[in-house]
Amino acid sequence: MSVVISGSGLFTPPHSISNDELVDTFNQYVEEFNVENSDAIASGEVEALKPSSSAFIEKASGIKSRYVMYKEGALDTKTMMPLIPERSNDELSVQAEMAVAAAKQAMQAANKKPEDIDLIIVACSYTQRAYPAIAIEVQKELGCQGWAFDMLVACSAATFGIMNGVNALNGGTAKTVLVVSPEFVFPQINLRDRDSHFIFGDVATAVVLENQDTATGDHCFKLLKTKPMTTFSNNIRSNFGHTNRCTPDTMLADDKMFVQQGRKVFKEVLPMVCQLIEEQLAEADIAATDLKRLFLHQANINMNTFVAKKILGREPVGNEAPIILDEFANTASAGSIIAFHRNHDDMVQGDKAVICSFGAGYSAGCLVIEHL
Ligand code: CO8
Repeated sequence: MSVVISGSGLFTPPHSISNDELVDTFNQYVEEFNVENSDAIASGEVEALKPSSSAFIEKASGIKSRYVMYKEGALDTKTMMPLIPERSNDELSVQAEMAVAAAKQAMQAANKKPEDIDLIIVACSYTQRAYPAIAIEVQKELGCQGWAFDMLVACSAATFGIMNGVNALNGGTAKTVLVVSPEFVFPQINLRDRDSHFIFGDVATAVVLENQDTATGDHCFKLLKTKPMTTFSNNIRSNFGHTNRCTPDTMLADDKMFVQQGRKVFKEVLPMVCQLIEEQLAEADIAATDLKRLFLHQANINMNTFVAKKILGREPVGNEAPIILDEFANTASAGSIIAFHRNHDDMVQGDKAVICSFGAGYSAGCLVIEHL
């Protein structure tokens, strides 16, 4: 049996925040902190905070702005976090709302009705709650039957979710699978941390997977090769979890948000990812010159350029390796799927591409695809 991606969808949150807005708030916070702590700074007890800059952010990462579900509070030095109104148990959760919007688009592109979908996988970096699964809430809201579950693999969640969907189709436990990645990650950034306050934005993506013989979408992509890989690292970590409240002294400490050693990640993940893609292409007997497109994880433009140059053996030209992080920032596992969603309409029968995500874990997921 051949499994195909038969449709994709993208939900873009209602608000956006530019680097300048984020940096202005951060620098105001730094000024206030340094004034409040001037004596301790003068005596050497406390280190003065350094300002951030839009020029650094754009040069080091390629990020110019990000979309967010909630903006209020994020640009206020008193709060420095998006303020998210509580919803009752009878209301749709924020993450399910994001997921449903992306899912509807993907289903429309794949010509699928709710009754066609029999497995929903919500694959992302965080879920808003532990249970009931967001995926089951999405299943109810869409009016689908069958089964649904959540899975977390940080930045590789979407590709790992697709691989789980392929396994379900091949194993006969599903006929049509929806893999949705509602990345509601902006709330997990430490907006007081100069090294990482600019990195993430919110978004949701979705893809429909099914066997080739039932697929009727305009753009169907056969999955030629799929490979997940993981190797443990503390260099990207969040200690947020359900036991935090049992250690009240540290339950709100900085390590409960996103923390990374960006330089180390850069150096350690890139060789891993290049090797994974090269091995997958060799196994599929596809030369890099035969690739129409590289849909890479969107964490850092310099990382993407490095990977694309290594794989292609030259600088990527045109939209061979599309970049979306200038507009969306790092959207965790959704990044490579946004790049795919926005840049596959001009692809034709026989065109081949790679979708590859990488990040915390470390984890990396590589999909080699061909347009039917
Ligand atoms: N403004 C001005 N200067 C700054 C700033 C700033 N905001 N931040 C740092 N600097 C300074 C530093 O202090 C340093 O100064 P000096 O040279 O004097 O020491 C200088 O700039 C250089 O700093 P870095 O070495 O840190 O800068 P880099 O060039 O390495 O760029 C990046 C930093 C952009 C973070 C880069 O290292 C990077 O992108 N690395 C890869 C990171 C990556 O891919 N991570 C993947 C994470 S995504 C993931 O796995 C998902 C997790 C789950 C989702 C979580 C959601 C919240």
